[in-house]
Amino acid sequence: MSDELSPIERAKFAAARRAVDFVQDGMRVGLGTGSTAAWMVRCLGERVRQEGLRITGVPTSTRTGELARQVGLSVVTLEQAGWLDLTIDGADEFDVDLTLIKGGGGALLQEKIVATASDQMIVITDAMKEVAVLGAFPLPVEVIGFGWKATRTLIEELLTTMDVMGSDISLRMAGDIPFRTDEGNLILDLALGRIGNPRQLAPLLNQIPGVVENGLFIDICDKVVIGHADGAVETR
Ligand code: ABF
Repeated sequence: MSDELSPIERAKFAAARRAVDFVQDGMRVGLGTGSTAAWMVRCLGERVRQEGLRITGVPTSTRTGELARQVGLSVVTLEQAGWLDLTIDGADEFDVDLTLIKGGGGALLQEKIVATASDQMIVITDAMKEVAVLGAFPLPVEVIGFGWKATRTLIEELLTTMDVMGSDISLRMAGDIPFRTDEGNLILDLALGRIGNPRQLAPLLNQIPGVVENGLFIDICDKVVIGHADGAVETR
């Protein structure tokens, strides 16, 4: 399978395939969103078919739920599952502390809820996502539609007081209309360049009325599985 893939897809596949080995029979598993998580869902479906594992999956987005059903996984809502044993999801950036930027796929709210409702979270990624300082990837912030321009202004004011450089804030679009999350909210992408103190920024963002959640995942990720184009995998 992995021979026909591009180097980056081989890396993602390798990480996803390794992460699925951590899934044990009977587990309730949070299923992440994005292309790396899609490989995980496919690999998990294969394990279930080959080994008869009894797995219950809770998807973090509509599209992950559709894929999970396609590969034969038993899919329930987080309400039905109550709590999860393990969540496996992708990321846009990760640093040495396993602090993440997530949300490039537009599902950060469900991803963060599912990841924090899990005993363990494993991030699957490729080596290109490792950074010394977070922020090169625009930080997604989920906001409600009501008054979103005022919310954007309040975020700009916060960033100015924090002297965060490069605070260009753009509304995420889907073609020529604003991108809507599964919950019908909007995503603002903050091109900050670098985030020197994510632990300070994250709670301040969420205190702004209209902000639902942000894409900084702090003290949530327990393990990162890093795939490489040659198929090698590193777990930290
Ligand atoms: C999802 O995975 C998102 O939070 C994140 O943006 C994305 C990474 O996507 P990919 O695996 O396609 O690089 O969890």
